[in-house]
Amino acid sequence: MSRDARIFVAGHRGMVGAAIVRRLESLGYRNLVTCDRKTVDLTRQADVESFFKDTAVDYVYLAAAKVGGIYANNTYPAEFIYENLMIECNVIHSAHQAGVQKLLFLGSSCIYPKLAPQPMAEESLLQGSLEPTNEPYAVAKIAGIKLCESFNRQYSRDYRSVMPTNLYGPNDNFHPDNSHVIPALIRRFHEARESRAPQVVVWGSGQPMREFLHVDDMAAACVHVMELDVETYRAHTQPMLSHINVGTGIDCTIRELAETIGRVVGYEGEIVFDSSKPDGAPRKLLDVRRLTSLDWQAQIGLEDGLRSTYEWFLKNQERYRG
Ligand code: GFB
Repeated sequence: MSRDARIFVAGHRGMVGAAIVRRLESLGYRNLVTCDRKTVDLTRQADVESFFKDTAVDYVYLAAAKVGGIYANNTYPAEFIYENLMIECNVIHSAHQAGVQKLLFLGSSCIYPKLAPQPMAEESLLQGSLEPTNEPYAVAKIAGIKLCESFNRQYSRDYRSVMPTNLYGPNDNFHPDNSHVIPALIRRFHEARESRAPQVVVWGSGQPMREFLHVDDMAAACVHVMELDVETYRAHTQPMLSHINVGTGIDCTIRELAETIGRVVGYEGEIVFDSSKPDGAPRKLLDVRRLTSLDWQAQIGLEDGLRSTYEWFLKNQERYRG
């Protein structure tokens, strides 16, 4: 891909979009295009159509999404399905209308059935019922994959999809309730250390297993997949099963995660589990053989990634007060 190509990163203020921008800039891409939510609301078709009409774009990274952890997904299902469907429909359709040939759609490992065989291969898609806490979000993300595949089949577009496992890193949302487990626990353990609290409460049983990927690894994988030539991408995927999992291939229990975060933060009190809170899917480990066969592997180990994310949190925690 030419370093002069005009590349639209939708969602550049989010954790993943910001990491994709950093990655592209570090590789010398010099014509990045972004848009501001105040002027272009991606959930509004007219805004998105005008944006694509007025802005020359060669490639699109679709990293804009309404995201959140298990509590947010369970509490605001209407926003999660509606906003994600609107963003995907508007951006993918407008990109097609504007003649954009190549696009990368970012999904999530929650597209797979709750009880999918582990590790979860791309072929598990639509083979069983989804995890109820995030079914609306998952349905929207499945629709995004199918939108891409449908434009490929009918109009010979080259719209690709990547499904990341649970992500974390700088620019994450550290809200105490609405965030994902890593930012929630970094903040909770940090505040407990500061206030010398004797206990930290972790939601659920501590038994669920999760795989975690640093967002800089995710951004690297996105650019890697986007840079593959079309013959290589098609040789490793199928027209109606075109997505590629992105993960580390390694998971741990939430208890182990909490203990690691406690160590990173330097908290020495007790960890207790609140079983009145939902566990969500029992395990979500991705089968990453498609991606490794395309010569890509994660580089950032969990403990290193947690340390640098905690340092980022310490530098930016003013934003998260209150
Ligand atoms: O990160 P999380 O919300 O994502 O929760 P999911 C992962 C696990 O951590 C669950 C437990 O078993 C939670 O019960 N957990 C423990 C906590 N303490 C906490 C806490 O303080 N906050 C949070 N958030 N969890 C999300 C989906 O599911 O995964 C989204 O809801 C998305 O749709 C995302 O796909 C990647 O893995 O359960």
